[in-house]
Amino acid sequence: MRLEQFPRHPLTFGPSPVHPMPRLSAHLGDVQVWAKREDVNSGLAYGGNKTRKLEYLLPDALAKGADTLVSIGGVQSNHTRQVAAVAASLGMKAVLVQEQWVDWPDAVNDRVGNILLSRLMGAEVRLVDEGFGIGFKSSWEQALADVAERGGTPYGIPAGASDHELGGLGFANWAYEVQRQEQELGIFFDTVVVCSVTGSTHAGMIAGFAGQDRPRRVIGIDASARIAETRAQVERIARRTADLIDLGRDLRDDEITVLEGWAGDAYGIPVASTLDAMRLTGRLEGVVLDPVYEGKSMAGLIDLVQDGRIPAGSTVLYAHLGGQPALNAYSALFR
Ligand code: 5PA
Repeated sequence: MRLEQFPRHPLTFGPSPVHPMPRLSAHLGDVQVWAKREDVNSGLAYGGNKTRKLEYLLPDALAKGADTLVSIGGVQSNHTRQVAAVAASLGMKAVLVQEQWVDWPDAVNDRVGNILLSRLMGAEVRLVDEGFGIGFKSSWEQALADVAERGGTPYGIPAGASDHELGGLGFANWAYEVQRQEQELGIFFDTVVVCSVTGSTHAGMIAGFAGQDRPRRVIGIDASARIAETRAQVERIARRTADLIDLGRDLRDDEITVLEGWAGDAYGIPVASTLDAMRLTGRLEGVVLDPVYEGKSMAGLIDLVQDGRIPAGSTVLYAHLGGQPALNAYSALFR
């Protein structure tokens, strides 16, 4: 099926804004850096990248008669907060499994930011003592079973809405949205930089851009500190999505680039380069990045420009995927 033929339930304001970052570009030298802003893509609880993925999962959930969305993430998951918002907006329930993905000392970690917002929007939040992992978890299976047992009709959404048949469609659509915006602006982004953890954001982009005539680099920056798993997941979802939207050819290995070097030792813990990138972007552009995801991908962008892997003269699109609510749980870093 072609991408336009998949049912899509609009949850965003429309195309997300694209804008130049002139002061950051001048600071870095001979490159033009632009941002495409998923952090302001929707009126549903601050939006973010998952909102775009859910546009394609929701029609399936509704067709199956679901009344409860069941998903999983860390305590400060942006994804589960977006699931809570989408459920609320449709009059559905949400059951959210929140695991201990990050060993982080802020005393209010499990009270502020994303988890606060999910509770505010009426989701059932379940704190579970399990560590980080992007695979299927027994706590999630249990939540699905519990909803069914009490007479509900659950719809399971895996971590990051990624390892789901339709998980890559949201960002395949993003790739075509970028192409339309380029035509309007008279510009071409030869390089796209995106943060990758559960993988379907980057994977969807790969599948979407692969169907376009003009080749470009799509660089994923791992933020999970488990590069082999991230790479394998991005590759699998990219190929699955390409098949699903009838790309008509196999993806080449050189279309799938996930780089390591900016995640530090553990998911969710910022390192010096993360904080430097957050401060630089904040001070030069007034654009706010989080310490778990976007600070790490921006650190990657900065280094890749400085070491020439993104060559001089490039026009770079930084995918800002959201995530700012978690900043409240990292207050100790900015006293
Ligand atoms: C997340 C993910 P993918 O998981 O699709 O690779 O996206 C990475 C990413 N930026 C990038 C932000 C702000 C994100 O929230 N967040 C997860 C969550 O539970 O919030 C899925 C991990």
